[in-house]
Amino acid sequence: MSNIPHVSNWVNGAHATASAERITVLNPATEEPLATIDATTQDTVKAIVEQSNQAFTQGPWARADASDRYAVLSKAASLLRARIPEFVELETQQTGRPIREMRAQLARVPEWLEYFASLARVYEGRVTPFKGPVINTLTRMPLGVVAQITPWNHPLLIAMKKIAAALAAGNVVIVKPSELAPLSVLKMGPLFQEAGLPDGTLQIISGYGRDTGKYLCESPHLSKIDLTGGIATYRAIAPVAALNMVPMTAELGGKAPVCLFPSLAVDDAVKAALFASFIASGQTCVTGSRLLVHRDMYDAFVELLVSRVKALKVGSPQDPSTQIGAVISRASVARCADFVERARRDGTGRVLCGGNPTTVDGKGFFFEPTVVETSPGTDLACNEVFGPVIAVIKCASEDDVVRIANTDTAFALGASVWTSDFAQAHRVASRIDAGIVWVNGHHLNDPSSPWGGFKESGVGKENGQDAFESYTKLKSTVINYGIQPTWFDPEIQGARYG
Ligand code: TXE
Repeated sequence: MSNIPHVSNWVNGAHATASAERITVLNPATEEPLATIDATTQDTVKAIVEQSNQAFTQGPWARADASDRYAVLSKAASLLRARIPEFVELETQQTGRPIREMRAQLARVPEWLEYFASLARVYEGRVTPFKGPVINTLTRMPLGVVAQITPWNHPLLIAMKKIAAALAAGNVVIVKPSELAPLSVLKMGPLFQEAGLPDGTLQIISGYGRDTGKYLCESPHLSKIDLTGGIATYRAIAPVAALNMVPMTAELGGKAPVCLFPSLAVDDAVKAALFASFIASGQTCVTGSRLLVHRDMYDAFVELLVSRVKALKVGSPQDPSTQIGAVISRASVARCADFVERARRDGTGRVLCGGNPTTVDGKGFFFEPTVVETSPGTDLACNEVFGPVIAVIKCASEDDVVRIANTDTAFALGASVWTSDFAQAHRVASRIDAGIVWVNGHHLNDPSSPWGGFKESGVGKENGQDAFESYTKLKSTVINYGIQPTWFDPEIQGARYG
């Protein structure tokens, strides 16, 4: 193991001295170690937060002209775009996701930098219709030092969504990537430095969530916490953040319904379901993990779905023809297996295909793409698996689809409605209670399009103007050019108070 590289924290514009304790990052498809990273201690986290606060109050970034922020973020986008193949390789290795998916996903990541660079450059304040000879300007100021806790499923995309918005708004950023897949994010330090970002403006620190992540989020010197992760993590962080008056954006889990109506040809419905359900082996917050199928197409749909799922190619993520890669860890394999086992044991689900752990060349954390027929209210219908185990549910009517979509789970992040009936598309989309509703699509994402859920799927939004504004504080400046402060004069006629 000594011949694998150690990638230490990126702090104040350089890789820091390695920590005494180290964490090994595995390739989940081969179980081979890729690198070690720091397990950052409480004292080190504290020192980094202090240094970051100095960088915010004394460094140039918070005061930089919009045109300078634009220039740095645009340059970072160009540098990243030129190095996409290298990042595709790394992302495939550390996530176990098929290289075909990583090529498609990473090709678009520079757009997040370009979008937020542009927003920084064109964003305008406002002037209110304030009564009297007064000019009231509303301007947006950076918040300060912001913490970003990012996950392993789309390591670079999710980190870049958050980093781009926060830097565009003038903040100093401390990112703690997932200990399971941190390596692409750690490479962002030198890349931003080359783009001209002042040292100390982007700090990247590694460690376990329960230690390093916790120490970071408990700091009273943060101005915002932005988390993508599980509800348990949110519940660990949120009380302390609330006490410290630190606002949070949280992008948590989901149980996205895929609503399939019979106006759609059966093979189109099956293609839709495959796409919604099995990207990233089902490990995304918007995975279409509940197929809500109208009874008029149910039998034909299920027959074709099962034959297509059985034919999906599980294989080495490095092989461009692989369709289903690994899941992130041995624990994820066990979680998938437990869901299937409970459905079998309790008689709440019928496994139509898959259902077992598997390996590629005798190695790796793989789980067969699995479809389980179940009914509303069951464990599998309501709870997030975060793996390639998909529930299919027969629905009696459009009302039934909407009711199950809205009431079966506490999540409300993504949902998709598939129909060729124009009026039905609008009708159902308007009734679904979710942060993102796609009509005849799924997974569609753009830096300009707000992304975030309702209910237990989280609070706040990534992407778009909303995300940019969430990284700012609104300042109201009231400029009086005609009201005299005569309130306490002997002659009080016409004096104005408010
Ligand atoms: O996430 P964790 P896990 C959901 C999904 C999944 C579940 C658990 O439901 O099954 O979360 O996944 C850091 N203080 N999503 O265990 O642990 C951790 O180090 C501060 C949905 O992998 O939440 C990592 O950087 N930080 C999601 C990050 O939180 C803490 C993507 C996410 O890891 C911490 C991932 C603590 N106490 C999981 N504990 C999506 N929306 O895409 C952990 N972390």
